[in-house]
Amino acid sequence: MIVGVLKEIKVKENRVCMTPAGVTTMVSRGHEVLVEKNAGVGSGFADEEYVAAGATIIDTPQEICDKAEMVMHVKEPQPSEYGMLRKGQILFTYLHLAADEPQTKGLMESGATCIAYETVQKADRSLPLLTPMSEVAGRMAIQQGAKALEKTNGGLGKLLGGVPGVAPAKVMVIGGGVVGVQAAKMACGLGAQVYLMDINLDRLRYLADVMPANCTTLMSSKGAIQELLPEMDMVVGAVLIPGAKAPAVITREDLKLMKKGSALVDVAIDQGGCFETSKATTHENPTYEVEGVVHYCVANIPGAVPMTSTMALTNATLPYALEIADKGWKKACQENEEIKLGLNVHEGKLTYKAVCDAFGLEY
Ligand code: PYR
Repeated sequence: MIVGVLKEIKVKENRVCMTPAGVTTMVSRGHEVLVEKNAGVGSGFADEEYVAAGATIIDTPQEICDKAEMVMHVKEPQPSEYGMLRKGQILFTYLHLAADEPQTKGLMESGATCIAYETVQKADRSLPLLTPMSEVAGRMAIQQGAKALEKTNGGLGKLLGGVPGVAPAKVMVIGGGVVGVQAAKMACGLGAQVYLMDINLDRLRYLADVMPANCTTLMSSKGAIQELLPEMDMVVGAVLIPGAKAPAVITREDLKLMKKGSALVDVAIDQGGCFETSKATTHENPTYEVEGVVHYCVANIPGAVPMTSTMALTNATLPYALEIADKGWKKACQENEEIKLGLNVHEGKLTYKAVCDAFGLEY
C-alpha cells in the first residue's frame, strides 16, 4: 500500500505520525511511504533520516493525498485538507468528530474511509491509541495548571507544593481514568493536596490502594464537586466517554463558588470540554478568564512536547497502521474488532454510534 505521512498544520503542533524507524518497518513489509517535506523536523527527525529509512519526500500535502492509499496524520485534518481526501482512500488519525461539526461534514463529503485513533478499542474497553497521549496530557495538565496559577499569568500566585511552614495547593482531578491518574500522580509528586474523583466505586477502591498518601479518593457527584470547589486552587477535567461529547461537570454558575485566580485545566476539550465555560485554545494563546477563574483549554496539549509525544504515539499506532496497510481497511476491520471500532466515517456515512448521537443522526 502507498502510505502518506502529512505534516501537521494545526497551530504549534510539532508531532509527526510516523518516525523514521516506523518507515523502516513499513518499507520492510513491502509498503511505499511518502513523507511530506519537513514533517518530522519539530519532533527531531530530518528529511534525510526518512530517506535513509526508505521514504520518498514529497513537497505538498496535495501530492501526498493524490498518491497515497492511506493518509496518516496526528491531529484531525484542517479545513484546507478536507477537499484533498477522496473516496477509496483511508484516513488514519485523531478525529474527535463529536465536538466538530465542520470537520464531520468535510470528511463525509470527501467520501474517504476515516479511522479515528481515539475510538480504536480493545475488548477490555481500553483505548490503545488514546492512552499514550492521555498519559502525556494528564502529566502536562499539572505542569500547565501550575503555570496558570502563577500571579504573572493571572493566577492566584500559589506554589503547588507549598514550602515548609506554608500549606500546599489543593488540586481536584475529576475522572480517575488514564488522564486523571497521571495528573493526580504529578500533582502528588509536586506535593499538592490532591482530591481524585470518579463515579466508579471499584475504580476508587483500586485508586485508594495505589495512589500516594497525599491523594484522597472521592465519589464524584455534582454535590461533592460543589462542596469542594471553594477550597480548590486547581481543577483538572479528565472526563471521557469514548467518541462522545464530554458532559459538563462544572457549570458557569459553579465558577462563582471558586476563588478568583484559581485554575481550570480541561483535558477533555478535544471532545467538547467538560466545563461549561471551556472553549478550545491554542499553545500560542492557551488561557482566558471567566468569573476570575483562569481556563487552560489547549486542544492538543501533547503537541508541546513532541519529542516525547511522537515516540509515545507512534509506539502505539504503528502496529495498527501496519495491519491496515497489510490487509486493507475492510479485511483489517473484519479480522480485528479493535480497528473496526475505530471506523467513524465511510463513503459519506457516519459509522460510530456516539458520533451519530452527537449530531442527532441515526446509527
Ligand atoms: C491529541 O493528543 O492531540 C489528541 O487528540 C488525543
